[in-house]
Amino acid sequence: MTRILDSIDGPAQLRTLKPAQMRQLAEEIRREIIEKVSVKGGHLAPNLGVVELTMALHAVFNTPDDLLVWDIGHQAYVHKLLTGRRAQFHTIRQFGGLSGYLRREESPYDVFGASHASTSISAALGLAVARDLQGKDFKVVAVIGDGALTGGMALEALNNAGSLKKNLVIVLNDNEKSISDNVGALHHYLSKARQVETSPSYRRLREMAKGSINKLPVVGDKAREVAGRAEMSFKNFVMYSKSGQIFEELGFKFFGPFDGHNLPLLMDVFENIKRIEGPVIVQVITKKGKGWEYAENDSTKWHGPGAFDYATGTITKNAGDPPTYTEVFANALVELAEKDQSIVGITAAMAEGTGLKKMHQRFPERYFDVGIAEQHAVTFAGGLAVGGLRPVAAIYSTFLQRAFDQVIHDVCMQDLHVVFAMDRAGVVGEDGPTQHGVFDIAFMRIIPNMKVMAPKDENELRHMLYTAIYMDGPVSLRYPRGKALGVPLDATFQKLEVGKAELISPTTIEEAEQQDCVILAYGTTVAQAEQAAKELAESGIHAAVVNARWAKPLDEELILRLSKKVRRVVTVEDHMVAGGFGSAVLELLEARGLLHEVDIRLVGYPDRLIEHGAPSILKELYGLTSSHIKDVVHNLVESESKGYELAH
Ligand SMILES: Cc1ncc(C[n+]2csc(CCOP(=O)(O)OP(=O)(O)O)c2C)c(N)n1
Repeated sequence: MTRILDSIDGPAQLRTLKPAQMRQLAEEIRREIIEKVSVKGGHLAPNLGVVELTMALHAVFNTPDDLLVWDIGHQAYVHKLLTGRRAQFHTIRQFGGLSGYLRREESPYDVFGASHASTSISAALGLAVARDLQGKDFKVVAVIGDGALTGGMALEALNNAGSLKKNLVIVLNDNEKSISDNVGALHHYLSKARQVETSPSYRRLREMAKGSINKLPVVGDKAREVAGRAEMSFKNFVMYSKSGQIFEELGFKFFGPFDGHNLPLLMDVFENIKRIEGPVIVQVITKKGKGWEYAENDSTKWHGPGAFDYATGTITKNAGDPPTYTEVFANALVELAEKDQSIVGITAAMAEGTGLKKMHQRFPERYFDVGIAEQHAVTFAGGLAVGGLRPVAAIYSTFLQRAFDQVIHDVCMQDLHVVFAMDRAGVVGEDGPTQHGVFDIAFMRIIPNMKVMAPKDENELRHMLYTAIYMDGPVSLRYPRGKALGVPLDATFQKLEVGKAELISPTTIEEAEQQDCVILAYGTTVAQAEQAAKELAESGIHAAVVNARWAKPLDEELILRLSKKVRRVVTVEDHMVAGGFGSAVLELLEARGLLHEVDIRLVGYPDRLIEHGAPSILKELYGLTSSHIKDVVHNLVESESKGYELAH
């Protein structure tokens, strides 16, 4: 059977469809998304929830002349299917394929790049102001989820938009969920609004849209007066319904809640919204996972699954896989919290992703999900620390970027004891440049008082967490996404010495001094360094391997001693070369006047955005593999070239 979807090359075709065809198309889109996501994984429940909403927006607004700004973009698969990317859709999130989020390079319909939450209202407001200053005429629509609305930026943008009074439509895609259940006072407020009967708001919208006659070019005073009176009386509907009153008071016209799966209703609502002047918020109620019972029943599990079986709804998992770093971290945290009442866990809307869900289950009173609010999370942790607790802020490396100033100003400048557990450090794979955690060593190590470490494996992660919790001042540890190495875990926690690296091979420093080269590996790159050294030995090149453990403070004694003797150093890290661990080593050698005596190569990511794709592909591409490290050492030992180089 030919699909309607196959005839949709852009919104123009969508706009010609009859209601029954639209219904069919919605089903085809759902099927297409489930089928394609089942192969390699991706965002599922958020997309199934916005099929009708996306269709209605593209059908009613004149995209791409009218501008549609999505928040996060994890729910933009439908948007991609409707905007000329149907044929490439099966490549989504794969190396060289479509992005899993929004990218301006990818399509003129992707108005503003996204992936970190809560940006859409700010970006849309900027576009609206630019439009007006240039005397242009088009609509700007932001689509934001109730989860993303918990982010400070979204609230800052509402504050600004409510007073600037620009023509701007904000669609609140309210499914009561962030990844897990949404949290916070605003969420509870919206829950009340959700129970309100829709019809008064709908009547008000229609009447107001009719009243927009005063915006037509030829209009008499009389008509304007009528419209003005109409607008006044429609305010009463809002007072009557109380729905969204808080937003009305902030300067928005608020409409809804509307059923986000009723396509004709949504289209009618947006047709009317188009005619309303000033900033408008439309609350649309959707169900995450809509149309596929597995995802409807557990949208958290199906928010962003890996590959799965369409028919049975089972997510592929290999039996006997080692635990993930996240699991090991979360178990260790709970284990430590059992014995110490002062330990508290903080997550910014990532209870599942960070493993903090375990803290929630075991110690609900010592667990805080603050919403998508990384900045607040950090300063909140600062307050907890001053108050005498031991806060562990578990925030992905990429999302902690949001709270850079809070880490500096609120934590480090006051030397507060906050532990930053940065999950998803290094390349994360298919989620791509916006989500790779490749900047944190750099942004953490430049801040006075901050200590920076990374474990070589999951056993060391446990010891590092313990060490971090029982030291003073701010401290951060980073660990990667996904499966750990499967090493045995020590029964008791050990305190690691601050600023002390581990010499892995050979076992004595005297022997290490006799090697041809020293590989200083940071974090989980130690495994690749060890493998490289093993293979090099077979060809007669001997490399010492050091597990650096600390990027700050560095183990100066060990690094200087080996550098002076061996004079060839390779650093390895799953991070940008600029500002990272290798840079720290360079700074040390330079400070001690040794740079001219030591040949050094830095393995890490170059100064460009690291694209999306399987981590194995990316690591191969950028040389984070044992074979590349081997080549780098080999070339260094063989070559006469002096100085330091980025090893690509
Ligand atoms: C700054 C930031 N923190 C955390 C995340 C991770 N994250 C991705 S989607 C999501 C939930 C978003 O909820 P909502 O906006 O309601 O969209 P829904 O998935 O419910 O459609 C979160 C927390 C993020 N993208 N950005």
